[in-house]
Amino acid sequence: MRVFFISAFCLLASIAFAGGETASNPDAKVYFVNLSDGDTVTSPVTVVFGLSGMGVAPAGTEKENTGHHHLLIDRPPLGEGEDGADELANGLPSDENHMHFGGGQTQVTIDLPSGSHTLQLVLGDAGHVPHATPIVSDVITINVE
Ligand SMILES: [Cu+2]
Repeated sequence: MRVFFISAFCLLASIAFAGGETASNPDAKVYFVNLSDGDTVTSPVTVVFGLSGMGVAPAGTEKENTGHHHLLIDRPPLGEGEDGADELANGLPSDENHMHFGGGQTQVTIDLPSGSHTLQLVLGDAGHVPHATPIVSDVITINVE
């Protein structure tokens, strides 16, 4: 019985963090190539996106095990916050906190005001929706001098 409750809980936890309908390689990883949590940098900041286990394809491309990069800036981790459930199911907004790299870009140079900023990478499918098993990086905090 106890095992049942534990598995039911795990199942609920994983459903809560399910994305859209596009399959992904659950072992794929998206990561920051040139930045680590706690780094101090100067603006403009170049951010290089790493991806293993899947491939980068421009937005609109329906090809198995591909996606395009998104950079989340100064917002709660993907799936959290008031729009968390909606963005997992329906896709990421496009605004100053959500940059899309629909051309298949794998890096960006951005101006950030001095202070502390959080960054997270999220892979999105052809329609900007996180994959069924979302491929996300850790949230890192960088300090801009
Ligand atoms: Cu997108």
